[in-house]
Amino acid sequence: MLKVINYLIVRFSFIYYLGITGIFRIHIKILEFILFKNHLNNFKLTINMEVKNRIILALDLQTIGEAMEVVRSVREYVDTIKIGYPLVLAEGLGSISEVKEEFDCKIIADFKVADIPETNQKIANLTFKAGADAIIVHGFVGGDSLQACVDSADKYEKEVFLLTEMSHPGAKKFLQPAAEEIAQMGVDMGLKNYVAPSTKPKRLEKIRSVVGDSSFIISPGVGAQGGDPSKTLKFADAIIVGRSIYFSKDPKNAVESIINSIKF
Ligand code: NUP
Repeated sequence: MLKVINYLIVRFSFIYYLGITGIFRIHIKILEFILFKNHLNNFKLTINMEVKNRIILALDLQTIGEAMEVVRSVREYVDTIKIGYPLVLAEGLGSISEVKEEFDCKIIADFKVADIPETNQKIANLTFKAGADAIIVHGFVGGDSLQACVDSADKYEKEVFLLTEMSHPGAKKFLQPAAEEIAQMGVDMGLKNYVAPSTKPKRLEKIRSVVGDSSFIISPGVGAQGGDPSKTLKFADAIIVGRSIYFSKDPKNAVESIINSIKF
């Protein structure tokens, strides 16, 4: 709620900028600084979420040894790694900090959190305490559940990515009809980070139009699921790639090919 109020006031103060004198502008600047520290923090965190070469590696391997080997071979090109249930359930939550500390990279925990607010908050707290820089959260469970993760992220100064629509064919039935509303809920709550599918460029474009150009969209489904890197990057800020890299005989070469294909 506070975020929505912050957002509205920031928007209105921007409109005021256009038509009033310098002194009033300075007053509003000071007001913004005092009142919207949270808003400014979010903005800062969004800027921090820079993704090298616009490629996020989905590290869905099931042994820490294999996972480390793949990250080692691509680390010069990739600085953001998505770790989800396959590695964490096989090797423990500690695998997040193991990868992060060994390779000094950013970790997005893909836990697709979708529970009641109280449980969501526990999950998010544990994930951030384990060293994750961001967590992926489902929106279909509602604003209160999402807010619980946002509160946790604020507490740990980390980030939430809101999952809008998914990349697999089955997402069409239940998630697709709700995806734009989910994205709009994120916007209303002041969120800046979103996940949207590479496999459905029209849907990705639609979600971009809902969340706006200043939001940060990461997009899974590139490669193995059929999504095209450069088409995806027309509407997304970064692509998420798993199997096309870690199942490749030469992961480093696989990343180089993607980088070459997205050079315009
Ligand atoms: O909609 C989604 N689709 C998707 O594939 C949301 C996701 N988080 N993912 C994840 O992205 C999926 O769980 C996997 O970790 C990664 C895609 O991997 P790959 O298809 O490139 O191997």
